[in-house]
Amino acid sequence: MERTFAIIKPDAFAAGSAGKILARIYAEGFTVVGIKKLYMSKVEAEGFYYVHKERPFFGELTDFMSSGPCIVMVMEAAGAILKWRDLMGATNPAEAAEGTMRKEFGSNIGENATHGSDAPETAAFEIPYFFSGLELL
Ligand code: 3AN
Repeated sequence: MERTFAIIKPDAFAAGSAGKILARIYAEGFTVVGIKKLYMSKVEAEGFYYVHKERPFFGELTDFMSSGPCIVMVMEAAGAILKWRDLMGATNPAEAAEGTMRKEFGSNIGENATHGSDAPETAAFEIPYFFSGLELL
């Protein structure tokens, strides 16, 4: 079993799509180990996305992620990291495959509905950024 970290981003949360996204997550066989709603501050978003701090879209990305509430989750499954990346689809919703979360619920490359860890090292940073061990029992 593997754990990954996921976000239902502010665009999808505001659109009322969180329930549909969660339904797909359960239907695909993930176990939700931790889940909470939070409203990230700009500084918290900058800390989370620090690997992108030199990228031209860093300001836009962290403004968006702190623009409203989101849902953060830890999910477990065999091969959870790739499995969730596949279910999310390509970063740009216009390029995402039919049936993926970003195709269905994303608007553009910035407001793309969901986040998922892209590697075990990323998950190892992202999970404890938002969850304590006691929240993942
Ligand atoms: P992914 O989330 O698919 O791993 P990354 O790691 O390339 O994609 O980018 C992190 C986040 O930054 C994306 N989820 C997206 O919201 C945002 N992003 C990526 N590229 C752009 C861009 N060109 N303009 C605005 N936001 C972007």
